[in-house]
Amino acid sequence: MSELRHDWTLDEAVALHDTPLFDLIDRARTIHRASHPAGEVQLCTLMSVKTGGCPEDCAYCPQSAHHDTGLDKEKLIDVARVVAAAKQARSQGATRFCMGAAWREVRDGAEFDSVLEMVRGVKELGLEACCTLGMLNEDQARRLKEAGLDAYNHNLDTSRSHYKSIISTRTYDHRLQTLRNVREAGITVCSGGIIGMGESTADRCGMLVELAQLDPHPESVPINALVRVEGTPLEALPPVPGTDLVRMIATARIMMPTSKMRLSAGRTELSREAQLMCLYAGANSIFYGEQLLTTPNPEENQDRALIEEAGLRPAAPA
Ligand code: SAM
Ligand code: DTB
Ligand code: SF4
Repeated sequence: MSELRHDWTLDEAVALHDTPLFDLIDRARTIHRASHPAGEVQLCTLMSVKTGGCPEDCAYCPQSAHHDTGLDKEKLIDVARVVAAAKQARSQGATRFCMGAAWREVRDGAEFDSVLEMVRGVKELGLEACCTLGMLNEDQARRLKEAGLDAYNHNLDTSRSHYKSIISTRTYDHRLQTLRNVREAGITVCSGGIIGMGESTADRCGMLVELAQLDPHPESVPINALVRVEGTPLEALPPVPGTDLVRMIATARIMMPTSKMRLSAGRTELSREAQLMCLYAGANSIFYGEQLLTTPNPEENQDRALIEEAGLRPAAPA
């Protein structure tokens, strides 16, 4: 068993990240094999239950009301539609279902009550239930836990210093407070970030240091490559090279040995080989289903084929 550390320094993380690629992968793989079943990939399906019109100004996000991305703003969708989609996802082999809302924060009332209903419905199907709804207070976290929620996704997104150039409508400390509320309620934490937003290597590693400081480490860490959506301020940034994702995942794997590392948004622009390299270097979860929240993801049969051809297998329900 690898030692779980919460005191990684930025210098250590950068040195690790910049290790010659094959040495980095070897180290990450050894750690991965010691803590996780070989060859398993968790399949998590996402659904946007409330799309668009978000008051936050996250520069990467197609759902922010501050950017004109041509996305229609929708109301919270019916509980029955969500449960039907979860059932469909289960029939395709997903074991985790994550419901996302374009909210700055959860507000008590009929909409939150419906989300609690969705969580109950997803749990009745025997799936792991995850939500990502923006900021939460302690009481709301407790009510989600009571409804059966397993995990809450709330990303740090980037380093503390780069954060200010990406989002102005909330702070890094707001993010950390919600993560504390989630943890206190006994819900597992899913928190990671995005690369390809004009950040430096030190920013990427700074984010990993912040995540690794959380005690316990987040049970799941999504690593997204920016999906460059037209109409967002980041639309013209260059694509993320596949090897950057491999380095990021390998570094995260070494720093947080027992967490699930999820190779998240951006897979449609990655070759099959780059995706396999990420899985080899420590990723053990993917978003599965032809849509992320509002943007495309590889088709389910392509992902199943990739997993099968590599001799990997979808993780069984927990
Ligand atoms: N509104 C909630 C929040 O911000 O926490 C939940 C939904 S939000 C869309 C969830 C996460 O999706 C963000 O934290 C961000 O990491 C990721 N995301 C959004 N747009 C993205 C993009 N264009 N490329 C990659 N990841 C993105
Ligand atoms: C995460 O880290 N990535 C997912 C999930 N958590 C909620 C979202 C990716 C969204 C990509 C842009 C979109 O589809 O709207
Ligand atoms: Fe809103 Fe979340 Fe998108 Fe930010 S990332 S604009 S909070 S939906």
